[in-house]
Amino acid sequence: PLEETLLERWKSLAPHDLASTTDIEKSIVYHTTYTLCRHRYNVDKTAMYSATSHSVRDLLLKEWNTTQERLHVTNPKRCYYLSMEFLLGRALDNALYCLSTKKEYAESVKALGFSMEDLLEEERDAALGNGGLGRLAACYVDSSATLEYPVWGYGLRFKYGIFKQIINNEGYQDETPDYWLSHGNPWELRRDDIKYDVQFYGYVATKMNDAGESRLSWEGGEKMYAVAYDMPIPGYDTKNCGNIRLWESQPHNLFDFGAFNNGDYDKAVNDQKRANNLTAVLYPNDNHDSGKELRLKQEYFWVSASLQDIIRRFKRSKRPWKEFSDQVALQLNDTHPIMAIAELQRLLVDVEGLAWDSAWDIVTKTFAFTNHTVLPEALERWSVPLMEHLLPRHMQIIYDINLFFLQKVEKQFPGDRDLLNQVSIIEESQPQQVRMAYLAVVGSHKVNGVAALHSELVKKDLFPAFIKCFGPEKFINITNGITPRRWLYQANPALRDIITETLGSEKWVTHLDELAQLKKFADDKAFQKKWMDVKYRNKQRLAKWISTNMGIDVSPDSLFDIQVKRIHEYKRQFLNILGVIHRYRELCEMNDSERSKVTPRVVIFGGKAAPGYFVAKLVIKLINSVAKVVNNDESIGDLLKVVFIPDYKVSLAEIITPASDISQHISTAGTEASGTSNMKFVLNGGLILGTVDGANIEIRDEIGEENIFMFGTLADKVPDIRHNQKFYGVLLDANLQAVIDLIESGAFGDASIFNPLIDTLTYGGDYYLISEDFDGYLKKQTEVDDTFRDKTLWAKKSIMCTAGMGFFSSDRAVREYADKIWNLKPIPSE
Ligand code: NBX
Repeated sequence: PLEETLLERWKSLAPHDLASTTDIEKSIVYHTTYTLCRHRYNVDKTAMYSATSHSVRDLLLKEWNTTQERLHVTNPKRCYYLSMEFLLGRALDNALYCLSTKKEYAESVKALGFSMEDLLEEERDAALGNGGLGRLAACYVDSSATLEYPVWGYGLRFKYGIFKQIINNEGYQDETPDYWLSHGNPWELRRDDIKYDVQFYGYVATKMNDAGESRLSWEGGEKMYAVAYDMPIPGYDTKNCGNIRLWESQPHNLFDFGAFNNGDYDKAVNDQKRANNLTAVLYPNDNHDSGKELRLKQEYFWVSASLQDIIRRFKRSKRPWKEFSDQVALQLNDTHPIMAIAELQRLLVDVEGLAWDSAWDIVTKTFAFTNHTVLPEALERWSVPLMEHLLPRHMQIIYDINLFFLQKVEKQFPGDRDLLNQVSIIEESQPQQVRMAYLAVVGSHKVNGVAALHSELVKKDLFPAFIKCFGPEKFINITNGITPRRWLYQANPALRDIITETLGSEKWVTHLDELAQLKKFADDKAFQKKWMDVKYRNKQRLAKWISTNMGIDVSPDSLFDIQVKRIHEYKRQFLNILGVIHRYRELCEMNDSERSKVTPRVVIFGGKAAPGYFVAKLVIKLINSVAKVVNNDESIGDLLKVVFIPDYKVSLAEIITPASDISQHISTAGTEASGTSNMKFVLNGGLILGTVDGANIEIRDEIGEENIFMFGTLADKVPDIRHNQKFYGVLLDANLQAVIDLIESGAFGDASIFNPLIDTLTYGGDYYLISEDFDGYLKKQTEVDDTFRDKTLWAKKSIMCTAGMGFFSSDRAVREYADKIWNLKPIPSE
């Protein structure tokens, strides 16, 4: 460290704020010249975006540094959010709002000959995630920073995020790699000094430690480096700045000269290739476990580097190990980081020399686990032989954790062999499997689901036997939330402005409950008009996007009906498109007078299918085949349009979400853990058509059941219906049968390609209950049409939607985590 007098000098020389737009202009020109090395004759939009971002980054880094300094001095308990995915989207607009300097920057950029809107469009999405789980992590770091909680995210720096989706001429999904770093990334900082070894394979040996005790030690195998990259996460209306630390893999032996000299060039480059591959690409499956060795390697690489970093920070405090859990909370975002439990136990016992029981006490007080799904195919299980091969010492540790746990259970419930089988972390299959979710339950002090119904199902269906062992208190609910900054303030400026004007302040942006005051304006005609004008303008904005990018013209006077999310059978986009076909059939049979009474509709779909998910890809194909026929049927005109927006991502969601009249959240009851886009749509004054599932239920409770269109089988009825279908088969709903007949007639092109999709309704039962729910779905859709024609009623409902959404702020959710799980206090920045 520098001497006191030098420190003072450094302080006096610290960069100061950009006080005027001229300062901002200078800073942008500085970065254009020196960071990008561009001449003023050679500045295009991309360069200007980059220079502007670097200038804004300077402001952020100043806050980053003071935040770190503050944390260094106060040394409070910190929380680390371990998430394989952070679906951040774009950073520039968000940072400008958080720093309250958007206006000044827009002016400066204009003075330099560019438009801020254009520059914002230059930014590539940081798409390091699949869907809801990754976006949730992004919302939670936003709220943590805003609420000044000392929280860091830890993840992987994938070179390729989720693939870019292209819809080819035949209407199928094609995938191309998303090389999001091709123009550099001004929002990250590489930390060459923060670098750890990560080990794989090898064997376990017995060694003597300094005290002469024998210890097991993991030896040999292969090593890689993990290098840190930091992404600052600005808080809103605070000088606090959060951080996400992402690891990149690097070869350990930069070059094996030995092998090279022996003429074995392949071997020499091999290590390099392997290391570079490790963090190259995000697995594109959502709610499905791939079971691949490379995936397990990614998971271990990430948790190992993160724990080494966290332990290094803890050790600097010189506190005894027993205080570890007073200083550190670790949140496991789904099953992906669960190896961290075995890894921390290993580090404490093998490396730090703690006794097993003291170490295990620390581990269980430190970890907590969030479950995001009850779908069995999504819960990770790793085969024992693979684990023994890749992580031999961890496999031993997991066996020991299991043994000691089962011994305790045996003591508590003597002779209950069934119970022992039910809670064993090792599944006795061929080969044996490690049930990662069970390891998480045993190794954590709290387990939470992400919406009220889901958290009940977690207890009832996933871990019933564990309730017996641990009691119900270990299992809690924390309903998901979304950040109002990105999802209303940024994405919907027009609505933001009338809310602020009506409520008389911007307090709602950080205290979303304030929105409840809008209720008293719900019947106010003048306010309703303003409100619906905003909706109309947002629909125009989306219509323009669709026209420019897809060449389809849709009328903003139509009802915009939107379903955007990952394509998955349980989310039932299939039900939606079957409903569209039904609507088309009815339209075709109507005369002009009947048609004149129809509510015109634009049905918009968006979402990616996992590249290996055949049935989901077929749903995309069906949607596009139907769109082609319907949109080109001149007799139908504006009464029905179908649009599949390609490459749905965060930045597109920001245009799509504010433009909905209705959005669909129609999963089979009990399958969608929470859903978070439902919250985004309702926050923006969109009504929803949904099943009694996930957070839809709590949304209904908050906004009032008269303001939501709900239908469908209840979760507790689903198992019986499935059971009966197995025995008696499925008798298709009559309207559904007519729809299927139309598809099979070739109305939407070669029908045979859709056979595997249609088979999912009948062969072995209609697992997702599409037929069972079809009639209720159609009836609700009719109700939607009828209600939409009553403009006053619709406006009132729309206002009541937004007004009731206070609870679904991620600020509330993060506070709940901090209070109920992390035992974490904010560290005020001023
Ligand atoms: O997490 C989603 C759930 O499906 C939503 O209901 C929920 O709202 C959201 C946030 O809690 N899960 C999700 O997005 N999962 C994945 O993306 C995923 C990715 C990889 C994987 C398993 C699941 N191996």
